[in-house]
Amino acid sequence: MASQPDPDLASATTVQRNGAARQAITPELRRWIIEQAQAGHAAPVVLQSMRDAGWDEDVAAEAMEITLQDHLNAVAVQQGQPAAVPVPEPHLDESPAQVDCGDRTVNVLLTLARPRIVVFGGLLSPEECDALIAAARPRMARSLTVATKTGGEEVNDDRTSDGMFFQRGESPVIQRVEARIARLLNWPVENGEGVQVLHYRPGAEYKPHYDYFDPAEPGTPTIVQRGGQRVGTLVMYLNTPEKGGGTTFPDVHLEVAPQRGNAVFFSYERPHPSTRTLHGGAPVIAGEKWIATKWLREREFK
Ligand code: PD2
Ligand code: ZN
Repeated sequence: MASQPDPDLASATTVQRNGAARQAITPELRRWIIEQAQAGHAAPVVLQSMRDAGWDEDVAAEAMEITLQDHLNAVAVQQGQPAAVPVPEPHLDESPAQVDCGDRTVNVLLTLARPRIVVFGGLLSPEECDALIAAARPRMARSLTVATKTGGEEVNDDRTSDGMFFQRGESPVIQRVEARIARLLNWPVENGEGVQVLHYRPGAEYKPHYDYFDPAEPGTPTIVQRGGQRVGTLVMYLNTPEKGGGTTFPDVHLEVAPQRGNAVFFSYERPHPSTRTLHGGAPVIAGEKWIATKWLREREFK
């Protein structure tokens, strides 16, 4: 049984900008929450103790989340990991079935907290998928990946697809899709790289990798001068392969089925395997696979 926080802790109030009184997350409360977690008390038990001591349910839940997140970050940094940074995140409080993205309503099909993965349905219309393939097709070349050893680009045997990059905002359909993504993920259009289109033929795959740039590689400082680290990825499926071609997350044994118009989003708050965002494109077994990927940076990508 979790001990109750000192009732006095619940009496501290601050006034928010909107004028509402709000209970403050004092250093004493933070310490108490961390002690409870370290003693092995489950979150619902700790929350109930706080409520019994007079804490508002929402404030208690927020205090727990912020405190434990800060604590885990501090521990990770002590262990030598890079510090966590803000990441794109859709508004999914209260588990909405759909998200209003301005010009289109997008379905929420699956969410995972850690690693942060969200699968969306109907992000793109069939017409938008076809338009992106048609615009990309004449510009395809064997895919290059960013070479973190040098900061340049190179052909990579782990990625046997063909690809191309659109310029950000280069056409009306690209502009529309980029504005929709910005609204969906609450991340500025300016922080996005240009959309990349990949085409996989039967047998082609993208072996498991991380999308962030490895801080240990000599080319990474040059790469991140432009917009900072990658902090999120949105893979949009432009067609439905007959067999194979799923997006896999080996650390959590998850495979997302590629379905035209759907998309998988994942974010990584630090460039480190602890994010468990290792992912790959499974070999296409029958048919072909077309995707459009939007990578999101920390800052404006000029
Ligand atoms: O094609 C995919 O499913 C896939 C897998 C892994 C795409 C990417 N990574 C990517 O575009 O980064
Ligand atoms: Zn990737």
